Formats: sequence, structure tokens, C-alpha cells
Amino acid sequence: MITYLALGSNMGERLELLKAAREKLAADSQIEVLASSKLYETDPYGYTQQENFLNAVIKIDTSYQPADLLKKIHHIEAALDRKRLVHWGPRTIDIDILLMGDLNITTEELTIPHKEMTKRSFVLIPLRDVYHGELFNKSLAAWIEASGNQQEVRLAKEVW
Ligand code: PH2
Ligand code: MG
Ligand code: MG
Repeated sequence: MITYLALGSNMGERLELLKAAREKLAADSQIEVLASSKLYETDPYGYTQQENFLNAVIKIDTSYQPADLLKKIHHIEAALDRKRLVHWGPRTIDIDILLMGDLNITTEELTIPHKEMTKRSFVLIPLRDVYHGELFNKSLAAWIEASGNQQEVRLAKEVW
């Protein structure tokens, strides 16, 4: 199933952590990484008393069911020293499932499509690099415009 994942880091070696996350995903026999967005330097959204993030979105193909993909993601986050200290707070790595085929799922652990994705330019702008077409009957450009926080997202100096 074609799936879009959002990656973010604002602690430690951000670039290396994002690369490591992508490599660990690609190393799984049930995941193929098809495309990566550019990297973006982004102001912290929500809880703003924290460092800037590096954000990206990747497009994968996976034979995992959603709950198993989430399990895999949690393993990778744990391996990259993810700690959950503050809700929405600093993290070495965050991997969020944005879209998975045309699935609509709400469970205690997982909501697909990601609930907050249309409000967040740090998701929408990288997503635009790898996703073509409309999102919930609106262009990505229109969602980005409506989010009102597109100025918080800049192309990063780093490449990956
Ligand atoms: N992630 C959050 C909260 N705020 N802000 C930016 N810029 N980038 C993120 O990845 C991010 C955030 C919670 O997951
Ligand atoms: Mg997140
Ligand atoms: Mg997360």
C-alpha cells in the first residue's frame, strides 16, 4: 500500500537521525522507500519553547497492515533513542503515518489520515514534493495557504 510518512527531529544530530530512520525503514523487507521530499528547517509548532525541527516526508510502499507498520515505527523510534517526555515536546525522532492508500482508520493508537496534517505546513510543504493530486478535495497549495503557517517552513541547508 502506498503510504506517506512524516519525519521530524529537533534533538541531537537531526540530519543523521532522519537518515537513520529512513535507512531502517528501507532495510525492512516489507517496506520499499519510493521517494523522499527535500529537507525543511521548521519553527516549532504547537509547543513553541523548543528548538527548530528538521522535517521531511517520505513515500513508501508497504505490505504491512497499519497496526504492524505502527509497531515497526515504534521500534525504529525506540532504537533512535526516542523519549516521550513532553507531549508535542523535543524529540530525537518522530515518524508519523499521514496517509495509507485510501484507508480511513480510527483506533486508540492510530488515526489515518493523520488528524492534524492539513493544519501543519511542516507536513504539507514536504508532502507537496512527493504527493501529486488533491488531498480531501482540495489542492495541497490551498491547504498550505489555509494553514497560515507556511512562513515557519524553510528549505534546509542540509540535503539527504
Ligand atoms: N512535531 C510535533 C509538534 N510540533 N513542530 C515542527 N515544526 N515539526 C514537527 O515535526 C513537530 C512540531 C509533534 O509531533
Ligand atoms: Mg508528530
Ligand atoms: Mg508521532
